[in-house]
Amino acid sequence: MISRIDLRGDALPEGGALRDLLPRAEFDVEAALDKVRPICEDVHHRGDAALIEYAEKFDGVTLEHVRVPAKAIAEALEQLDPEVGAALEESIRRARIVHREQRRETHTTQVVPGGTVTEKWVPVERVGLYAPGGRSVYPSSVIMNAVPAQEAGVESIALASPPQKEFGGLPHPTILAACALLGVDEVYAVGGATAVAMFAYGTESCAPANMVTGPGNIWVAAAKRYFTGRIGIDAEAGPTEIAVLADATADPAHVAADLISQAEHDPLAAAVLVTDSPELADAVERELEPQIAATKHVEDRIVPALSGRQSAIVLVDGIEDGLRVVDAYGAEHLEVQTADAAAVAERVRNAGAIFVGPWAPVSLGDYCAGSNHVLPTGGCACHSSGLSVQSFLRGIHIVDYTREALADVTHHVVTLAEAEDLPAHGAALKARFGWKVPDGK
Ligand code: HSO
Ligand code: ZN
Repeated sequence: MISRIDLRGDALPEGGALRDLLPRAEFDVEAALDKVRPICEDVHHRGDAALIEYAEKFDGVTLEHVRVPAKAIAEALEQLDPEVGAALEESIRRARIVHREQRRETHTTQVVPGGTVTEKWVPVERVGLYAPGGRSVYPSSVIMNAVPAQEAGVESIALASPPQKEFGGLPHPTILAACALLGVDEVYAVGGATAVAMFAYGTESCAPANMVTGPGNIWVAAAKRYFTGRIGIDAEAGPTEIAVLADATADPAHVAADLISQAEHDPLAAAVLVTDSPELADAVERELEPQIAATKHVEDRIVPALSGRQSAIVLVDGIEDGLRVVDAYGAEHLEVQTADAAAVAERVRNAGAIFVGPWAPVSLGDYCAGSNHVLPTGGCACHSSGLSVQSFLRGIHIVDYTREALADVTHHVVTLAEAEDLPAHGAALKARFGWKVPDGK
């Protein structure tokens, strides 16, 4: 069911060559862009009328309101299963504990006497969050997007989620209930690329946003790419990934369960086991079949995900080599299930989030660890981090120099300006000192 890549012996190459040997899903955002572009421009020109038409076409729904009435959000909360409500509340509570501590303080640095640079952290003014519908109705993702935005101090937060035929053209009720629990009251029944376009351009019903975050399918990713530069985005989320770095001490039943847990998301989801123990590899493979047989989403997601080219068991000579492999892969989620897991995890450089030892499965992080589950995919963990309070803040430098402090450094500025053939830059300083360069120290 799951393929093997044997990198034992001399088979472990360096850097880029190693990355090329590792499995990865095809996710061609560029190809999707061509389809998404005219839809986005249509929303630009026709506003709500286009949103209503696309809801009819893509969701089979005649929208009464683009914006979800407050009453519908309140009703969704009233009708929420109390156990689901309690679990969502606990997830929110833990996420707030972690994200509150990510807030940044304004900091002033005295560079020289009379010269300071202050870094002031200012939240993005208005953010549009996206919550998918269809196969992925995840109220937990609403939490993971809204909590960091709220803790960052974003004043205006709106959410869009596709209208669902079976719920009378409203977004899924659990999504609405999660919004109610989070205090997000501006919600739109708009899905996919059209939601991103609505937030980017604004329509009669919805004011434009400065930034759009949240997971979504390839159309959402393509729309985010289309608007990059015009608005801020979190990331172009690709299919979810789990890598497990394990040795002979790992429990094969747990490893198999964790691989299956993320394969459950999507036929393109990736599950990669990196191990120096062929016995563990065999035992995990033996575990997969009965565990898969006992769960849901088998033929449509788990089997294609595990047997797809994006998933594999990678055999290495030791944990040292295993670390090189997981660093080259840069997984969205990495579990370390080895002896002395904390010390091994400490040495990982590239991963969206790291789950240490036998008691921290990825599913804990998906819901209730307090960590964020919006994480870089497709190897982007090599240069990017998951969603956090920082994602919604801008650090603005405030430069404040006295006359004396400016005079002291003018000769250096003028020298650099001349070296770059930009004499007017130097003149801007000389103008303040009778068109001369004051004596430096
Ligand atoms: N594992 C997904 C997030 C998720 N899991 C939502 C369950 N619900 C990507 O990090
Ligand atoms: Zn998940």
